[in-house]
Amino acid sequence: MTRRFAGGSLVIATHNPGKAREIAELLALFAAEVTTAGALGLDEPEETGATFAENARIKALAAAKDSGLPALADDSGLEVRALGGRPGVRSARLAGPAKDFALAMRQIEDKLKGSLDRSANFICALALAWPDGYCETFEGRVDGVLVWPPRGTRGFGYDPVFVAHGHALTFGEMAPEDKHALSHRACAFRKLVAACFEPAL
Ligand code: ITT
Repeated sequence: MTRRFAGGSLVIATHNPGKAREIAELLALFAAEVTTAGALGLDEPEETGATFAENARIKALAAAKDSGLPALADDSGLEVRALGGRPGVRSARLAGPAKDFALAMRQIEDKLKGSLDRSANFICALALAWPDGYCETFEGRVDGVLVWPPRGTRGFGYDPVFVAHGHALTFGEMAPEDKHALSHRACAFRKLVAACFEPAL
């Protein structure tokens, strides 16, 4: 049977402030005292996995072991159909050490010149791990198209160029609660809470 989170402290095993904010918002209804790997000064493990789920496990297990607390990690990224699913697990690396997502979005736009197919999807794998090495992973996805120029200053990463199917606004233009209604992260989160969390009283 899946292990359930009993409440109390939970480490969000990310150094990405955009993700940390979204995960804290998603966790708001649940009994968790949230801190982040960044705030605890935990090291970032090397993401050597070939899949989102493997990388999420690596990050969650490292944070749980180093902190002695349950830890929740997110590995996510953008898959562009005309680029064979790239940048995928390399989505963060495309922005370089300066984490320049204007540059990353421009690189994708350049690579898509001449292609009529603008289909893309975000994937999010969430991993919940305990210090004894137990770990569960859950995956979510949202499909849409890429648009240029980038629009909106909300969200983070590739949000300004992604429009989910059936919507007109980019994730960068949407209010956080509207992104949470359909995002890959919220989709993975719904599976996680159904399996592992009790709602707050
Ligand atoms: P951590 O490993 O510390 O969590 P990271 O930014 O390095 O942070 P990833 O390796 O999972 O995380 O990279 C995921 C990248 O994919 C992230 O940096 C964003 O650029 C992009 N991404 C993921 N979810 C996104 C979202 O909801 N909106 C926009 N971009 C997103």
